[in-house]
Amino acid sequence: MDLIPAPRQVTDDSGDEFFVLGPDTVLAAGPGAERAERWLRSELGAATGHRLAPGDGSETDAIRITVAEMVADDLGPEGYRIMVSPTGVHLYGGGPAGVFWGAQTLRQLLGPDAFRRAPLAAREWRIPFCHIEDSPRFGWRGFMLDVARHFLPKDAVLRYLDLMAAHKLNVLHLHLTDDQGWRVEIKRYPLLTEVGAWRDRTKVGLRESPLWDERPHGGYYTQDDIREIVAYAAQRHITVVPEIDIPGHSQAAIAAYPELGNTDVVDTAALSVLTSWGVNPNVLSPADPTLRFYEGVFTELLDLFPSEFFHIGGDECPKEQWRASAAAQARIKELGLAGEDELQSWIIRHFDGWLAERGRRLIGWDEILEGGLAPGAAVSSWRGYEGGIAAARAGHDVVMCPESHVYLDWRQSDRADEPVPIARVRTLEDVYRFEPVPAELTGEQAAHVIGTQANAWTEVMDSPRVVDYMVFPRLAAVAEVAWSELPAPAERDWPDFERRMGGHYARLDALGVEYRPPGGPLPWQ
Ligand code: TNX
Repeated sequence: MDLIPAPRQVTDDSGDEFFVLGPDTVLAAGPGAERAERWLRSELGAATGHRLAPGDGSETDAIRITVAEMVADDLGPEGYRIMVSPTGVHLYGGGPAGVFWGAQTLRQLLGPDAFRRAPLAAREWRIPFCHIEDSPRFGWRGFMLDVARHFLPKDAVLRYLDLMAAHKLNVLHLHLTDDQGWRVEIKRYPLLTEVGAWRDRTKVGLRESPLWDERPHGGYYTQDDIREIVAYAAQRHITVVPEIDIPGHSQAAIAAYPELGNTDVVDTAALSVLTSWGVNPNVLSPADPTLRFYEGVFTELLDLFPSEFFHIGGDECPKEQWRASAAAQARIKELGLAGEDELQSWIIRHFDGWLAERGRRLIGWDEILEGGLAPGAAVSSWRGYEGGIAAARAGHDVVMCPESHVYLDWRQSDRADEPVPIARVRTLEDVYRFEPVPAELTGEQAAHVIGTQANAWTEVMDSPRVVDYMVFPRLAAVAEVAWSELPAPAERDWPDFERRMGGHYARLDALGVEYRPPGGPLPWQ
């Protein structure tokens, strides 16, 4: 069956018996299963050419999808149970999400051509008789897409939501702003996109990289684009978590509105959207008008993004300008703080409180731990496990995403012809052996690890094709780590995963994903 991610339990009682999905097969959906129903009819309808007309569930030639409390009791709201037998297909979910994830499994059971958008020829569509019980290990199964370094057109984002759903991933973390670009329309501050979304030219990656170029670059999502992305995600039981990175990684905003920067130490009016990579000294000022400005930004974004969590970045904020700025030093004094680290922490706490008042929770990169963290805040642990361990011990929720394991910009082999040759080698097997919960946490602390995510930073990914190449197949391994209960890294059955990936590549091919083939790089450039 080659299912990815691996379900908790599969009993394949088929021998050679199958349910056949044909022109008369009906789709009978109960209350709560509407999103799964719509998805199945549109995706399987397109792939098979069959209508999947609505039924009442009394038919034998039927796929019945039902939200059932009993399944929720056993397997939780995202769990599901599939039974394929002579009485047809029964898919029960613990909740609407459960039936949706079960629908993803049903498509995998139909074979790779079920991932196409039109049938290749008339044929029989078979689902083997089986019994599957499944539920996810983590509630946060994420993928971060950096659309700031390189803008990805809206269509590419929607396509990634489809690919995430196919892997049962449920959080899209959109890194919307950085030094090199501001990617979301803010009505009250039009220059953020008029100025901040465009850069003259970019030094892409390393000079020896084939992706080095100096072309102008830019783009942004309108608020209607964002509404569409969020709604499309919700139809797939995916939450979109926006990230507005502050107080570092903010040069694009400062280029648009120079008053946001430390104007007493740099001529911020002379700054433009940054055209190189790395950690950048031009950070936000800690002044009240800057905070009010970002409250304005967040006010518009809260209307667009219904997610509980709101990511404020907080990473890599050099403190030189605050040290040099008389205004920043006066601010530190006025607030009675010990220094610049506490100032950063004070800014984060300010927004934590501001978000909490509006019923949301702050999440930030692990630097937000420095100088003390507001109680409800959660941490994305990226510089290794340490930040996540400290946060979990202090009772904060953690998304474990250490660069050592799940940074999908890191190179996939040490071959000279690897098209994106940056950082250290992280193979598919390395990623498969990633364990999000460190052994040194107690059970209670471990419960604070709410999940994991892969991060696709796009300094060296300048188009959806390159993103595909770097993200796949490694995202399939992250999906299994996030969904399936796997043994400790050394005991993981890598040969079995590799074998199942053999079947999964055929699905990715049918979807048109330009993954890195197991035998070596694509022959680019
Ligand atoms: C570190 S991860 C960063 C990003 C870079 C990435 C490149 C994090 C919070 N900051 O700004 O894109 O490394 O791997």
